[in-house]
This record gives sequence, structure tokens and C-alpha cells, in this order.
Amino acid sequence: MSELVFVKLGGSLITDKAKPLCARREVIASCAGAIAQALSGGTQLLLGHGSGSFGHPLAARYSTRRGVRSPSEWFGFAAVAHAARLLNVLVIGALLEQGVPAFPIPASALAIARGGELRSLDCRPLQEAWEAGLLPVTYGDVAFDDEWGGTIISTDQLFAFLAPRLRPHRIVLATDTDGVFEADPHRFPGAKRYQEIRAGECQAVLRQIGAASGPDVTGGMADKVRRMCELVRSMPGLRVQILSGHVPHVLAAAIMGRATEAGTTIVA
Ligand code: IP8
Repeated sequence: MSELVFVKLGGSLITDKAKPLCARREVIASCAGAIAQALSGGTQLLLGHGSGSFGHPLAARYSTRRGVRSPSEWFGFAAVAHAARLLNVLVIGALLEQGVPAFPIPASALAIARGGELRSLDCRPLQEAWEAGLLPVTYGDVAFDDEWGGTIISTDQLFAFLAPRLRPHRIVLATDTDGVFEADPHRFPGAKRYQEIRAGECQAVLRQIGAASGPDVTGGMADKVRRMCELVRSMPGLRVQILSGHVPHVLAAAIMGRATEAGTTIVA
């Protein structure tokens, strides 16, 4: 049986977060190449991607993350879903260009949330996709919510929900920076990188990490670190690596489980 790996292409990596609806097509293409390489090495993948400057600015404008009630908020819900899907179309297109049979799995069609947290998600389409030899590609999306009407579900939430059910060997989160830093390395080039974060140190790390640059309704790096620390605590064998997606051969190596010093590793 080949190893199952969850891979996320972060929204800050594949879009320009400073410019609404601005995809970094050349980055998407080079990540698609890394994914094609990892797949040809026999790794089984669930790919997810963030929403960056597609879903987040609209979700911020309509406060979609905090619930959806009025007609104008429902309009926003539909508009956010559309923007998130537009980016997914670009990611899927880049993978198809590489000969990878990428298949979209939108959380909005399969998931139900309660109070902003994922409550159910039908995993069968994922299993069917793998059995058919397809690469399932999910993404941060809107979801109906039992308490709030609607909300936003991030890719990190999807991975945290799916990991205990599908038991991946590792999770690779590709971002715009080479891991987790004490401060935003784009603004503070001397900022120190964490090579490893132990789940028990999570609170101290969270106090250090800077806020996301550009609108991010799902909490940016801090929320990612918090969720991944919780996850490895409940699945102690699991290894989460957060690293730059800008160097395709390093990304491919991380996905294939080859030892690399890149980025930050989160362990129990
Ligand atoms: O970029 C957020 O997902 P993320 C999804 O994975 C939307 O945090 C639509 C804002």
C-alpha cells in the first residue's frame, strides 16, 4: 500500500494576497509539477488549497465566517463560493496540464458545519476518486452551518477533520514562507524560524507568531499552527511539515517523505 499524504498549497503561496482575485499562475504551475513528480513516485495524495485573494476579501466583506442570515449575507455566501471555485479551476487546470487527473472535491457540497467547526463530511467521493486513479483536490470553501446558517471552512479545518478518518502518513503545508517564524519574515528578514515545534510548546509559539498579511478570515499561520498541534497531539505518529512551496524539488521531496531540513516540522 502506498503512503497517503495530505498536501496543501496555501493561499498566500498561490495568490497575491495584496491584490483581489490575483493568482500566481507560475507558482501554481511549478507546484503542479512537484505534485506530478510525487505522484509518479507512487505517493497517494489528497491535495487541498487555500483561497488567498479569491475567497478571503469577499468573505471579510460579507462576514461570512461568523454566520450567514440576511439576503445580502447569503449573496456573499454565493459570491465567496464562486471566487473559491475560480481559484480551484486554475489549480485543477495546471494539474491537468501536467497530465495529472485532478478532480475537484468542493467542501460546500459535502460538508456541514456547526458553530464554525466541521461536523460532517461525506468521505465516499474521496475514496471513489482514489479508486478511480484520480487526484482529489479540495479547498477552503463556504459550508452550510446548523447553528449559524453558513460559514467558511478552511483547508486546515478540512485536513484536521479528515486526518483521524483517513490516517495520512504525513501532512505537508506549502506556504509563501519557509515555515513558521517568530515574526513575518517578509517584514522582518532577520526573524528566527522554528525548525521544530512540539505540540506541548504550542501556546508559547502562538504568543510569538505575527498576524497574517492581507485579509485572512480563517486565522492565518497562528490558526494553522494551533490546529496542527492539536492534531499531532491526538495522532502522535503524524508529522506535519510547513515549508515554502517556491522550490519545486524541495516540495516534491517533502511530499515523498525524503528527509529535508526545509521549513518547520510539527510533532507530538
Ligand atoms: O484559505 C478559506 O480557506 P483557507 C476559504 O484554507 C475561503 O483558510 C473561501 C475564504
